[in-house]
Amino acid sequence: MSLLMVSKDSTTLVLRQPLMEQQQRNENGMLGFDYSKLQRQANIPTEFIWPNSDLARTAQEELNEPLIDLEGFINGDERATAEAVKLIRTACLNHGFFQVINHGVDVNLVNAAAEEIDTIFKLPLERKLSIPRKPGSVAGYSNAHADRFSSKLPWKECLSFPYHENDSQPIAVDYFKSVLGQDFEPTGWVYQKYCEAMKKLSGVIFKLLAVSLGVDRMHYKNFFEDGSSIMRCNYYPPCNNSGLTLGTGPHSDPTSLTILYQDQVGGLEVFANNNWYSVRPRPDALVINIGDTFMALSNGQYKSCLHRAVVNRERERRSMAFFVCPKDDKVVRPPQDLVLREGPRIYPDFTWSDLLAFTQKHYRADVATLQSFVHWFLSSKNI
Ligand SMILES: O=C(O)CCC(=O)C(=O)O
Repeated sequence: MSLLMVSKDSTTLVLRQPLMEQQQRNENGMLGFDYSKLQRQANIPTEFIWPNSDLARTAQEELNEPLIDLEGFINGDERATAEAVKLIRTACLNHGFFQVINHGVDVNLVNAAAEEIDTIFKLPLERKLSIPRKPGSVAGYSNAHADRFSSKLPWKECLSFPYHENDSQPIAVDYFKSVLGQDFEPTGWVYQKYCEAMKKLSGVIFKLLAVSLGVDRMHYKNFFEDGSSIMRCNYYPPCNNSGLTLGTGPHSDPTSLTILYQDQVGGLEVFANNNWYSVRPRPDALVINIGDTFMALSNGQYKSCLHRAVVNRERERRSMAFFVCPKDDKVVRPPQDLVLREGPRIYPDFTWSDLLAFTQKHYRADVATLQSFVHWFLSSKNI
C-alpha cells in the first residue's frame, strides 16, 4: 500500500511507496535505486522524467563567466585587485557565477578529495543506505532524493556533511568515523583538509566581494567566521535516456556562497538571459556562485542564479560543492553603508536557520526560493 503526503506547493513528499524492481529499502525504510540495474533498462522509471520546461535545450555557446586569477589579490597587488574586483562585480550583477584560478588550494588535495568520491559511492547500496540523510538534517547519504520526493527525481547520489571550524575536533574525520567506521578515517582526513581549504578560500572571496560592493573589506569574512558550512559530494551515473532526466534540477542555492569542483566531464549549466549555458570544466579552476543568502546580504544587488546539472549518456560525473553558510542564529542583514547608498532594504531580517528550515520542510529549492521564503516568513510572523 502506498502512502503519500502532498504539500501545498505540489511537491510530493513520500512516506511509503511501493518498491520498484530497481529499488531497495533498508531496515530503516530508506529508499534507494540501484543505478547499475537502471542503466541496463531501455526506459527509465517515470519518476526520473522531468517536464520539458526544465529540460529546455542548452545554448550552443558556453556561459561567459569570468576566469579570475586570485594570485595578485592574495598578494596585495593593486592592479590585479582592481581587475579582479571589476570582473567579480560584473559577473555578480549579471548571474553570480565566476571561476577562480591560482586560488591557493593545493591541486593534490583537490584531486585526493575527488578520488575519495569513488571510495564512498562504489560501496554496496545497502551500506550507503545505512547512513541516510534524515528529514530536516543536512548530513547523510541521499539516493535520487527518493525519500523526500516521488517525482522529478534527480539522477544522482550524494553525501552531505556539515563543517565548521573547531580547534579541538576534526569535524569531517569524526563524521566519517561515526557513520562508516574506523576504516574511513583516511577519507575523513582528506575531506577535513579539503573543507579547511575551502573555508580559507571563502574568506578570500568574501573580501573581494566586499571590496566590489564598496563595503568594509572584512565585513563578510567576519560575518561568516563562525559559520557552519555544508560539504556535498555528488556522483552522477551515466544514463541511457540522458535527454529525459536531470542530475540536479533547476534551483538557486539557498546558502551564501558555493565553491564547486567539477570533473572534466561537464554538466553544470546556468540560466542567464533566458537560455541555459554550460559552464566549461577547467582543470585548475573552481566554480564560484552567489547563493540566496548572499543575495540578501548584498541587498539584492548580487544575483543568486538558477542552475542545473545534466547527466551524460556514457560517462559518470563527479562534483563537490562546499556551501558556505552563516551561523544558524546570525541575523542576515546587508551592511548599513550599503543600504544607505543603495537602499531601500529589499528583504527583511531573517536567520539562516529560518531559511534552512523552509527549504528542508516546506519548499523544494527553485528559482523563487528567496521570494517564496520572504512571503512565508512574513505571513508566519503576521508582519
Ligand atoms: O554538480 C554540479 O555541477 C552542480 C551541483 C549542485 O548544484 C548542487 O549540488 O546543489
